[in-house]
Amino acid sequence: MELARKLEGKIREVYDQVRYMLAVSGEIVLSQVSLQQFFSGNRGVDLLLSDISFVDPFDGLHYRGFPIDQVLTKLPKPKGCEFPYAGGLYAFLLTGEFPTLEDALEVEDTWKEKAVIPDYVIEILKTMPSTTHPMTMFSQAILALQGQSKFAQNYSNGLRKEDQWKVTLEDSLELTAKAPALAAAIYNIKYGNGKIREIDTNLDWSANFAHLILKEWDLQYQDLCRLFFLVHADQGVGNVSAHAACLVNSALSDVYYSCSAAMNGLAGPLHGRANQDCLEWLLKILHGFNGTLPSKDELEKFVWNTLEQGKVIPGYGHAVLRCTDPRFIAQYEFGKKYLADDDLFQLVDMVYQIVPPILKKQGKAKGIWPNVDAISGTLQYHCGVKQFDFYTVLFGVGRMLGITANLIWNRALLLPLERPQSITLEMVKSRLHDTSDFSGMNPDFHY
Ligand code: HAX
Repeated sequence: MELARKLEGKIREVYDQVRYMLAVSGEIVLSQVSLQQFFSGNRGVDLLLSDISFVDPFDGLHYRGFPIDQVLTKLPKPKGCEFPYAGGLYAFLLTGEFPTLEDALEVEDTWKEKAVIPDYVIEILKTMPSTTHPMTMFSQAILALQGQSKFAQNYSNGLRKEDQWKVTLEDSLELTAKAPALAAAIYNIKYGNGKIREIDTNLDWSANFAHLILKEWDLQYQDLCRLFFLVHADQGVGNVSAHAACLVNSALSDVYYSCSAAMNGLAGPLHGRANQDCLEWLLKILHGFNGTLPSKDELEKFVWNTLEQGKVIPGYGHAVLRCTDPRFIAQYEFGKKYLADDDLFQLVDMVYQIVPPILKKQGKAKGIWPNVDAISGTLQYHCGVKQFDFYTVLFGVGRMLGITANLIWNRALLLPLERPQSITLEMVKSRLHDTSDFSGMNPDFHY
């Protein structure tokens, strides 16, 4: 495969750079952790390596150094379509070079060959109770495929270290190929008649999801799928899903184990499930006003009410971002173009005007702007995918592109087992005594 050949050259270059840096500057301190950061999930501590993507607090997501609006413009697109092939994005994430149309189609064709899901996986999904959350089904289905892992098979037979990335690439192509079909199978089993369709080889990876849930006639939805999967692919590797995958993979657990773990993290309400919660929250507002838009005052009251109940405003705030998420903007542009008259979209717009000043006034959230989840569900809902507990699965389909790209590179650079040291509270206290007169142990102080 041309992609593997190109990747091999890049890997050699980067591997040598890393070894050289380690040899000459191994003792240089890159990052330090304050007590505040120690108790805040290590926010802002530079701890992880990824060239696939980076999140700038004030400029948002960059894939391979390029802001996503540029990536959307520069990647090859299917004829007559507004958004690019996911296959091109994958080649770009892996190599850092903008792919030609042939490069994009090479990945798309490889995916088509590998898209079929074994019958036993479908049976497992069908056997699960109908109340099972679609993310549980997704994680389970990925795990059920683990027996296919080339990495695991080769490892047992004495896989050479320098070949680890090659079998990780094979596993990654195999799993990502199946991701839209897995999601569609879950959709059809949970909300439809359970019939499983074959992919349409005339359609690309993203559009095939539309085909598999019987929306192949809907060209606008196919394009929305391309946009959706692209903006959800990666977000640095510090986020819970990507970090979970990298951590698990560092034990040389294969791509299937790693991605299943990632989906379990993505399922949390502070992470990917925020897209489900956001849509639910928006619908609650609309239903509360008999299907009509609230006035500005009414909406403000509703937002304050949510906060006073101790709840978060889903889709707002971020651990890193301190600006409107460019992934929100990309989807907002789609909304303005295709669903400007939709009540739900208009509500998203009102919320966008009203929530940031309220969060600012409340003074707790460090990020007050909308993130990717503030709008993604609204676009899906408008296009007829109304089962909002399914939206995080779609997030997961896109996210697997970035996660597996990171896993391939982690194996290529032979990143070791991740194993930070934990210390006891007594040790923390003793270090404070060592460095400061303030003991923090005033028995009369209650927080
Ligand atoms: N609404 C209300 N309060 C919020 C808030 C929001 N949207 N965002 C943050 N806060 C609160 C926090 O709950 C926290 O309160 P406490 O001190 O009482 O615990 C305080 O503000 C400080 O939080 P922070 O430092 O600004 O935010 P964190 O880095 O801890 O968390 C989150 C970032 C994204 C989890 C947070 O902003 C949040 O809960 N947002 C709503 C859920 C959401 O949209 N999640 C999706 C994020 C994007 C993503 O990963 N998608 O997958």
